[in-house]
Amino acid sequence: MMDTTRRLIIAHIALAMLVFAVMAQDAGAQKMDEMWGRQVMMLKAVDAERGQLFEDGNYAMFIHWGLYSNIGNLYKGKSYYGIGEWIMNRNMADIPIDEYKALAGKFNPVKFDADEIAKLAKDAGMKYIVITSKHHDGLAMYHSKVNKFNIVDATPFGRDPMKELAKACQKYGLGLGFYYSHNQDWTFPGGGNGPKQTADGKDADFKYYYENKCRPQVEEITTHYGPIAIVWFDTPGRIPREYVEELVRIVRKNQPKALVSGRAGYGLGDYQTLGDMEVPNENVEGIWETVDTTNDSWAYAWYDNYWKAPKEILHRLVSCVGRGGTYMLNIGPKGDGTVPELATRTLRKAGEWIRRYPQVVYGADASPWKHALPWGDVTVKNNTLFLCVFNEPKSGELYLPGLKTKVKSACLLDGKKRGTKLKVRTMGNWTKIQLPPRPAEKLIPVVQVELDESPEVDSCWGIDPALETTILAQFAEVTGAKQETKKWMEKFGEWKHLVRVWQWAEGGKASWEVDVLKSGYYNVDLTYNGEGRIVWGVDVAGGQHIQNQQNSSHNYQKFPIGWINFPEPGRYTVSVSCIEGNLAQASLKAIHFTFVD
Ligand code: JFZ
Repeated sequence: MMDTTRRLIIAHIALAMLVFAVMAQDAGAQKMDEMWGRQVMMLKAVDAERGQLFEDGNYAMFIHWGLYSNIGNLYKGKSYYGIGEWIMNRNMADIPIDEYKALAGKFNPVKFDADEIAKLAKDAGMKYIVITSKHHDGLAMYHSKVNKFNIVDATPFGRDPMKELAKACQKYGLGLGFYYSHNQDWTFPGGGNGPKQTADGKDADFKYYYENKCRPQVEEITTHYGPIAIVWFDTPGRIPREYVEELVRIVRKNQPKALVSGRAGYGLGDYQTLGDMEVPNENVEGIWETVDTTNDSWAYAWYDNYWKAPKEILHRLVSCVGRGGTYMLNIGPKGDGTVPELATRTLRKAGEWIRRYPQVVYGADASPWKHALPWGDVTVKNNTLFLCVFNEPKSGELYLPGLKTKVKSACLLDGKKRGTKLKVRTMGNWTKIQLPPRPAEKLIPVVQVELDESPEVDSCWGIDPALETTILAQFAEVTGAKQETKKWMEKFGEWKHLVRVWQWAEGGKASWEVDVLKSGYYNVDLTYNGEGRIVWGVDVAGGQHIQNQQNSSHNYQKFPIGWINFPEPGRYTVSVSCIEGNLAQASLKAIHFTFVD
């Protein structure tokens, strides 16, 4: 199971990058498949000196800020929906290069306050900041000596915000990293997806851009701003390998302690960044991060008010740490330099929780369950489990399926005192912990569990007696149907993804092994999409079969199928099949079990 899922995750990152690259590059980019693939496979260990911040911190601030922020997805009276830093792109406002460059004359972010941003990151509980020193649009957000298209020389602002931020990060003890778009440069001749000729009509190739802008600018950002924690290269596209090798050499030479992002290309970076905005469902090996946004767009978009609530931010953070990774959460400051008010508010609230339970996040390791549990998720430090309860069962009963290690004690943390001791009961493969009726912690209660040794867990899926249990199609064993990743853009550049099982042959099925503690009847729901009415069957091996017809829509929706009985506690194999309707299009995302009687 682990292998299948890992392969799926890897395949889907590769696919995502390919799709994105094809979207960004012109046709004929097939070779990229191979290149992205190779990059994704490389998972290295960070050495002791480099990347300690990344390994231990687990939580960082990403900042997309540039000339595009001053447009905010409103151009010449029309709103464009999607990632703001791509506003120039033909799928967005399609702004001609000269017209875009001229906009720099009106970019004057006088309210930019580096100290306030660094303090926000600090209050939010983040350990370092990665900011766009140059994005695909080509405007350097620092005082570049090698190219005039930079915030000091090309705008009325006249200040170097990166200098200011470097100073503020030092003051607050935060790491500083620079995002640098090394391949794509849409305004400099020869840059990836940029103009093909210089201003005086001479042909410009990538080498021209690389030697005249990219390389010297990477020298600048790695020498002028003190110690740098990360250089975050992005979207390598078709950049030839030797350029990436040289850029990495430059970073190593100037900043031996800095990490290089995996999106440098060719597996030459130090760690892997998953597909954007993706919190993985199963543990991922190696050194990796998820990058995510506080709302939908990376760069400021005037309409974008869909903020992640503090609880959702913490949920995604804990899930990333629980899956073995690091979480970097983005803010998009406005064209005047200020951070949107609701972003600061939600980040600070989440930060207060982290201050109450720092041990759950910093230096914490992956969950031995390797996936979320119905009530929440788990992070680990040595022989201690931290159970983060996102979804409190009404009964207060927290069930841990398949924990093989002996529990010494469990207590509910309250952020101040030693915590409240909780009752623990072992029942075969299951451990039950009883929460008090109303935990004082309103956001996410944390239970600390002390074990005899480091945790070991049986990988079977437990059916929770107290809460709905959801098992994804990603985790199914599949025969006679296709299990694959579906990726799509919700808005332009806003990626969504899931693993589905579809294209059902007759007799095809998706199966899961489950462990039942409480015998009896469970209602089964399926989440799927498709066309028209569909008949689904659910079977318990050697036992019952139920089937039902329900409608479908092109969005994934949950539909009830009916009750099945698990007559005794123990292990069962449950499988889903698609019996009638458009079997090719019927696309299963998850199965759900809820105890009824
Ligand atoms: C890139 C940029 O193009 C984008 O503007 C933003 O900076 C983001 C953080 O990174 O976009 C990507 C790159 C890779 C994937 C998706 C979007 N991917 O692998 O899914």
